[in-house]
Amino acid sequence: LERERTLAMIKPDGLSGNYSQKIKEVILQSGFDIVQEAVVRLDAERASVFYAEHSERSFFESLVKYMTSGPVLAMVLERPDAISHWRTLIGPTDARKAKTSHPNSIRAMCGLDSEKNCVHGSDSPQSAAREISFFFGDVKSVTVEHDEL
Ligand code: YYY
Ligand code: MG
Repeated sequence: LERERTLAMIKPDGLSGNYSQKIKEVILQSGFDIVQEAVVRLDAERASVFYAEHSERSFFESLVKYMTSGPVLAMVLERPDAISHWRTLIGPTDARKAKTSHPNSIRAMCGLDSEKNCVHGSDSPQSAAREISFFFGDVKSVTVEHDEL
């Protein structure tokens, strides 16, 4: 399997609950390199853009409120098969279900319910690319200025 990158995020309850160290241990023990990381405070507009695919869902307003309730830790993780490997490690969206069906998952460890589920992971190569540039910019878009020539 090729090395690939995914966007992982520790959500506000994960940071305020002091789970980042424990989560980073799981990340490193699972063979990921943490390529970039940043603590970011999202405002409502940025959180809405991040979760734009869910803008018509009934939980959207509450989700945006939650995601802006405190800082998040965004990380670019790299290893072979990173996207699906990280999704498996975090477990199902609903942390209550995670606690029974995936007790060793990260969401079982630090999530609360289907909204406050502690961590995020990209779900496809397309969303990984979009979410990595959302937080860290798109290196491929850097242009060289030639106005001195
Ligand atoms: O990718 P994942 O985070 O596992 O779930 P999504 O179905 O993409 O939903 C994104 C995000 O929306 C979820 O992490 C919490 C929130 N959410 C919610 O608040 N209530 C739901 N019933 C479903 C999702
Ligand atoms: Mg998703």
